[in-house]
Amino acid sequence: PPDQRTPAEGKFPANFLWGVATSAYQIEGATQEDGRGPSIWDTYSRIPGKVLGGESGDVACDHYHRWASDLDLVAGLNLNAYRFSVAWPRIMPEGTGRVNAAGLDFYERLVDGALERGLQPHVTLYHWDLPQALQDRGGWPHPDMPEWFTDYALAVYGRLGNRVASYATFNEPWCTAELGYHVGRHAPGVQDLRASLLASYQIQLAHGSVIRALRAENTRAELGTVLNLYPVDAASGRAEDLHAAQLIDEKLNRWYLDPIFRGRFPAGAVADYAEAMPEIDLQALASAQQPLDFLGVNYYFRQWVSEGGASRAGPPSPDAERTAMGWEVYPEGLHRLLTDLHREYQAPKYLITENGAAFDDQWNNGEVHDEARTRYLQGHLQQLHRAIQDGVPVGGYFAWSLMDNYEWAYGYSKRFGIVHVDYGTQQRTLKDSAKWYRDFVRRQRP
Ligand code: GBH
Repeated sequence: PPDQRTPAEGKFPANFLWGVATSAYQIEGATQEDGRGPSIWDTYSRIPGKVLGGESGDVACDHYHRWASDLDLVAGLNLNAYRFSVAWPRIMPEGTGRVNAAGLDFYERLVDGALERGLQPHVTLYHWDLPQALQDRGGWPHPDMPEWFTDYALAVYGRLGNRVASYATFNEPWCTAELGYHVGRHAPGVQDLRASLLASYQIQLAHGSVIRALRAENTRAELGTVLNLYPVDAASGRAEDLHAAQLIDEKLNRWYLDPIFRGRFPAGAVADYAEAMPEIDLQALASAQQPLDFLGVNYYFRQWVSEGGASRAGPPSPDAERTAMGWEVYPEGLHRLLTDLHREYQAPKYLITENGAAFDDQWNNGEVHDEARTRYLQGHLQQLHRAIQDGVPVGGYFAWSLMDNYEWAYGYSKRFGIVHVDYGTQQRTLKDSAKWYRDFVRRQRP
């Protein structure tokens, strides 16, 4: 049964990281400036019918020009950490080879600007904006991707180095492989299961390669990766549904967890994929298993599964509150996910690298009374606190997202920000949820 208690606010550990997260393509804009090369999202967003309203990240939140005042906003929320991603096409416009110094300059300003404001910079190296030049050579299924990605990561590390608190190799590789190369609802829009399996394999090798390369630099920054993970529930106790749920858990969660923690893909999913499996050396996956300092967890909702497949709108919780994405609000899932994860994989540390929700915010005389989002954050933080009390070593929480931004295939129609963005004027306004988060964090940090 759902947890109905509203206990006194728990105290989180000292040194806990309180942050917000963003990603490059979703907020930066300035896609043609300072030598940035095109990314697969510049291309994909222009294909008619792919993105709602045909919208692109050309301007987005104009963060490329407004980064300093945006960092002021983050600091003004009493936070001590900021998670963002580096755009590969700014660093290497052709994907490989020539490094564009102006691109590195931008992220150096951002990192130093964060540090000056008491914010730990947490960098994600790949949040979906692959240089188009590399897609033209085959994209993630290409066998040279691990090497190209490592060259890029070393270029970033060479400039930002140990000023960055943590480097995550990938954001949600499931989305890249599955949405990008199988169902085709994300860039590059390929629809080929074999290509997507190959992509997920090369991503694993690329992850292992970057972790090894950064370790060889004796970095003091913490190293990890970020996965989108879900508690999985069968829609009924029928054997068929239970079996389907088990398979979805392997394809969605364990396909990405097992390589990095155990050096292999889960057997049940491998067997189920048998016919589509590309000819790959599964032994080589051992190199994906590198000691990590943290696992980044993005948590949004659970999966309800019945024989026909996964659905987030499954019948078992018809009365559940839903977000504007149609996602079930399920705060207990965060506690469940973390305790299950830790039992199975024992990462040395977890960071909640994303958690948040889109709602149909009502703009009202310069205010946004987003009670639903405030309740969402409060409920999840309560469950996070429980998980920590139950022994899961969680080091930080990053709300998704700092501000409304480009929600991929949904364009600007879905607002996940705790800060409202008026896309006409680029004005930022704290929603009630941002004020609540700010005050909550203040109570946590004496
Ligand atoms: C995260 O993805 C991302 O890291 C972040 O960039 C994003 O803004 C945020 O969550 C909110 O979505 O209906 O087929 O078009 C979470 C996983 C990826 C789930 C995209 C929903 C839509 C797929 N999400 N997805 S589709």
